[in-house]
Amino acid sequence: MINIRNFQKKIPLTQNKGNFLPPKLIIKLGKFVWTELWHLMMSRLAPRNQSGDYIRPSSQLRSFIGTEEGNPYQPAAGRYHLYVGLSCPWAHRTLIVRALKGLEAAISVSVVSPSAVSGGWVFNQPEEGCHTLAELYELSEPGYSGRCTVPVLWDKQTKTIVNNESAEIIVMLNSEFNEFAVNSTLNLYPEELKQKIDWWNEKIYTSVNNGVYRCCFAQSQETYNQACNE
Ligand SMILES: N[C@@H](CCC(=O)N[C@@H](CS)C(=O)NCC(=O)O)C(=O)O
Repeated sequence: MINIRNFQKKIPLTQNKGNFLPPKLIIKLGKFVWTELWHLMMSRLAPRNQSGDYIRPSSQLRSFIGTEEGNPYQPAAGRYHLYVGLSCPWAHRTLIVRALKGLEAAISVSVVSPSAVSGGWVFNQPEEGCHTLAELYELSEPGYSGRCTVPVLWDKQTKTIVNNESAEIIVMLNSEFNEFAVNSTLNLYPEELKQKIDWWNEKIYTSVNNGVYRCCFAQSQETYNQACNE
């Protein structure tokens, strides 16, 4: 172990000025190390294309709840559960649709918290025997290697994730639970407006919701500027 006092005695800062690296070199070295480390960290954290633009991996669990024969995910009250993070814009829209449709009694919710230690979502108390969202994904999909994102629509009966794509979860909440919804006649995705809604969805997704990520995770100045100005 280094004893700082002995070290300072041997090389007093004030007397051995000539032994130190020139400040310019230290700054250059510091910048180089930090930039390399940052690139390494970002390459692990955020998938990107060749020009450094953040590319969001697509959600992998995409089943649908519905009344068709043979569908293992039939609509029911009390069977499905939403896992959300309150800082997540994708989760917000599932909470908003659940509230607008009056599905609070039919679909339960748990709020997960971000962990600064593990870098993932954790439960405030164990759920389905799991302490983290990653454990829940593993319970549903053994060997799952994708990102463990919220929101998650969970089936308590089969102990599986029905869907982890918010754009699809809200479509299901809008149309498949009317039997149990307080506001069953409210249709947030009417046939005649579908085209317009899809157009706005695409625009808002690319430049606002995902735009925040594209700015934060941009790995070149050009891609940052583009995401920022869109
Ligand atoms: N396409 C997904 C994206 C969800 C998403 O990216 N959620 C973020 C929080 S805002 C997340 O859970 N990230 C954790 C991770 O990527 O490990 C959706 O809309 O449901």
